[in-house]
Amino acid sequence: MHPLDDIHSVLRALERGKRFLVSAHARPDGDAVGSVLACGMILHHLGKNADLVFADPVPLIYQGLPCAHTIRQISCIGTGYDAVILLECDGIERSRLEGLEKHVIINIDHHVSGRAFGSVNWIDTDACAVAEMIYNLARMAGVEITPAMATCLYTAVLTDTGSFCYAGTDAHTFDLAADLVRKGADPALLAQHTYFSNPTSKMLLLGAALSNLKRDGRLAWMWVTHEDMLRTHAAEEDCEGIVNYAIAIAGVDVAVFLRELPNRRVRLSLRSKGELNVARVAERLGGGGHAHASGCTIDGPLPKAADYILEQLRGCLQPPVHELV
Ligand SMILES: [Mn+2]
Repeated sequence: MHPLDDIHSVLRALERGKRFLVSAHARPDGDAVGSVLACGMILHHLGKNADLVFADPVPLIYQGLPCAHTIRQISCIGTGYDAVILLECDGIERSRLEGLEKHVIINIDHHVSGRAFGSVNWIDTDACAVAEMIYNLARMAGVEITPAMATCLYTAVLTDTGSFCYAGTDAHTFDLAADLVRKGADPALLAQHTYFSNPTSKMLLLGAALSNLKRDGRLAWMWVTHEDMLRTHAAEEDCEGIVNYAIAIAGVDVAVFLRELPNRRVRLSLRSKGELNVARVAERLGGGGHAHASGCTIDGPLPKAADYILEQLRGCLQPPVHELV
């Protein structure tokens, strides 16, 4: 295990190299896409080469971000990079990219599940988004935040804070957002692109999930089958955020969205608005995330997976008496 490094170690590693690859976790979200794009722009301003890649496509709602077209979707990375900058991953496998093990890794993460798996490891669990760390990196490197960078970073902060709703959103988050707006991000336009530009398939899939909504006390859950995905022509990214409709119920503290995968495994999205840390639950099952939002993949079939996770969550919500005394 490497000791944890800081922003200065990252800056030194950037100074040393010329050619970088920048990526983040598979199924990239707004923070992953926005931060990879901004990181690429910063590297260009520093006179470096940066290849931006993901194992999965850039979700439709983020394809309008500046330079989003320069991101390539690949499964195996080439050679010749001085270092690979990996954002928001707790291990190289989270990127779902092959060939990373041969490279020097600069690991930048803000998750509580963050681990020091890289050659340089900068983990700041106080950052509201990895975008905040990239913003600090630009400032420390003496790179001026351009309107394009501000647009990418603002979108990342907007989405990773749940539109400034999640726990941890504080005056500092708004200071960061205000500075990004001052530097050229357009909040109304970016909200339009992020929240009011969904494909029809996503709404149809949401309908399927809502028709399968169940509630038991402080717990709510919903699911879609692989057949629902096919019938609604939904893409994987259309599942993003559906769980929020279950956690939106009054009195519900924990919500789960289950998606049946073609290989009979089941993808879980967990949300908490109470005391339960769902990152810990997801970590136990091989996933990760934040205290209030996490995910993992477990064995199916779907009804068995549902029984299993509900049993786990009920156990967490109602600790046995001997743990209370
Ligand atoms: Mn993030």
